[in-house]
Amino acid sequence: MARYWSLLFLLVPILGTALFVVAYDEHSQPLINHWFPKDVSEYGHVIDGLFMVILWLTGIVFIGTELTLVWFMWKYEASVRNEPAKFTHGSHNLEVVWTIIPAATLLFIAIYQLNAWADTKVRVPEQPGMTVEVTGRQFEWRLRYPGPDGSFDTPDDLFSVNELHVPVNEDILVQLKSADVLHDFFLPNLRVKQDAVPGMKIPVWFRATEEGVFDLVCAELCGWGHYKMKGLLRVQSRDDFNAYLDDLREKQHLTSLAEGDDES
Ligand SMILES: [Cu+2]
Repeated sequence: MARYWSLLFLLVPILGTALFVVAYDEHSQPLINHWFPKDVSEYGHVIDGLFMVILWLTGIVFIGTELTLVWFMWKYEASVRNEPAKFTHGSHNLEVVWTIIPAATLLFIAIYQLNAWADTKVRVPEQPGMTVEVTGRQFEWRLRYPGPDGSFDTPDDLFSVNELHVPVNEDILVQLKSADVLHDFFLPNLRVKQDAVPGMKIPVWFRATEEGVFDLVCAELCGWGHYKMKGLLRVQSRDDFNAYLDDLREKQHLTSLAEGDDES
């Protein structure tokens, strides 16, 4: 019976949904649990919550449309129903309904996420625990810490490449820049993602709640070496962070002595 082919298409919603359920199960084996990377930020759960709301909305629509598709294939299989097809010029009412429903849904999402957007993109922390300048460049991340005086463009600025150190449980303010093309500063474990735009200094902030080493990657295809534009984020205690800065200062001092710039 030709109409049983329609059941094959039923596998799409069934397997699709099953895959999400298995991937999302936090208690399953690490190999199966292939959902979000571990959230180590103060605010990440809000972003994840928004993601889940949208996943539920689109998931329900996905299952609904797939079931309708299968039902139509089953019902109107030509070998079973051989009445001639009826043509229609469409239904004005239906058009109105399926325009208003998505419009209302988008409006709901736009309003629902307003606070999250403001908290992550608009409300810059007034008293950050630390400020660091991050510059995307083909193909590396250049980092600059302000040094003890707390301001940039002074002789005590500290420089590093690809290894961003930050203290745990403090608001970190990143001044994001690009030296050439569009890059995208992406910290998956902190749910932070922001384009670095040439000619702009964009503030980005986060607060890490757990010590450890996490990925820092570029999420914008920025040239042939995009794939290797990865660094790391090391979240450490305040003491370890200060020790790191001291170490960086010492190394920089020795380098400048070797180069002879220190005599002037
Ligand atoms: Cu890049």
